[in-house]
Amino acid sequence: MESKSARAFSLAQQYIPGGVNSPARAFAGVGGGPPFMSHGQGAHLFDIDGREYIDYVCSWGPLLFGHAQPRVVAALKEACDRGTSFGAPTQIETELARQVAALVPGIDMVRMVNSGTEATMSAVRLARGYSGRDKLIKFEGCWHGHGDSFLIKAGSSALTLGAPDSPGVPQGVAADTITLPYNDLDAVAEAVAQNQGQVAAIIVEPIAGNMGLVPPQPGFLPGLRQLATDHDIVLIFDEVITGFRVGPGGAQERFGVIPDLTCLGKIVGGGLPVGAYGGKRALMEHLLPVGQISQAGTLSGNPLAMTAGLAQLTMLAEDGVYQRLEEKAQKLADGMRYNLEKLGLDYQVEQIGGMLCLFFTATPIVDFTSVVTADTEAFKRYFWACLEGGVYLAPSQYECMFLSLAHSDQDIEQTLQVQYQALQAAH
Ligand code: KE4
Repeated sequence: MESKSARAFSLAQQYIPGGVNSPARAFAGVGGGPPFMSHGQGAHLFDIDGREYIDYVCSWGPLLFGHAQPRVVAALKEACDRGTSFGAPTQIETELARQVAALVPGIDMVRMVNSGTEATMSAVRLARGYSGRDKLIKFEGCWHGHGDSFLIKAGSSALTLGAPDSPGVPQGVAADTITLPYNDLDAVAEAVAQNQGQVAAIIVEPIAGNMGLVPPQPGFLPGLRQLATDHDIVLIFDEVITGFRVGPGGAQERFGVIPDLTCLGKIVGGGLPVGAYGGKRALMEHLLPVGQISQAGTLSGNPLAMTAGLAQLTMLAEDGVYQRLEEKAQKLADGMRYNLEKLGLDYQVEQIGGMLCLFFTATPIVDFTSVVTADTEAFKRYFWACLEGGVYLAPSQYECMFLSLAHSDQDIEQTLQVQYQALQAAH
């Protein structure tokens, strides 16, 4: 008999392109159709057919403390009774901005928007308006959301679905984007030299999380920092994934490299739609209404979204959170490596903070070229065996697994058992 999810997916496809509001969810990268979810609790998701999963998508990163976290939910319920949106300043916006500035080394001032895409688009516009320059340097396989300037050799769903260069991006826009190999500092130095005085910004995921997890090679981030400083280029760290995921101060604190602008999303919204971008006061005050550079939004700083974000940031600032998160992720990563060794599979496991990725390749993972050597057909078989075993992964080799504080030792041990069997089934 057809499942309720299958029926729901058929109906959704009548009214929503691909049946989804974001292509990454459509399972096109692994075939078949997605389970439709009814609710989540802690580290677990429950679909409309009553099946239960241990969740490693965590809404693609935001849920650092798991689904329906009691303190987040209670704060939201209380906020709802005061009204959902005012279109006027509220004190909770200032409180969240203050928390972000206190946690993220490179941020003195921050502007709230409604998505990571809005954050990166706005940060690039600010860099262009501030510098009077047009060109942008980005890296192959990185994903900065669906802004036109970024949809050239992009990662995440664009990569998964075979459209890294999207139609609809005007040639004039694409011409201002220079896309280089991740971790290739020489290529950046050469591009800067060839475009002297024309590069407004370098935007980079300080730990790439949209072609699986690709760590920065030693020297890469400090090298970008030095090049940007020497050539008056705005260095933008896109920390939409890594912000509050790999430590309270994100990758910039973990690696000790401070960008001029930082983009945030996901965790900063506690599961509600929030993006943010921030930096030094001298740069941020070029934005309207203080400066001349435009960015606006009806629901930017929405009090419910601020409430969820503040509840989550208050919790993550508490002692021991990141030690516990790292221990969970290391336990899972070490268990996965043990499984691979037992099966004689020389695949790669990368883990930093509360994010990790299993690459179906023996090639050392350093950039897009190494990532695409992965056996995506084996990944598909593994993915479905995990799902049938009750482990919910992102439906793509080019996405990460995310841990939450809600994942228990039992969840991890159960996951490793399922993963062992799934690896056997995949080969
Ligand atoms: P959103 O517009 O999706 O909130 O954020 C865009 C974005 C920007 N920068 C980075 C580093 C990101 O990872 C993202 C969004 N991440 C993807 C998955 N890796 C979101 C999932 C989706 O597209 O549905």
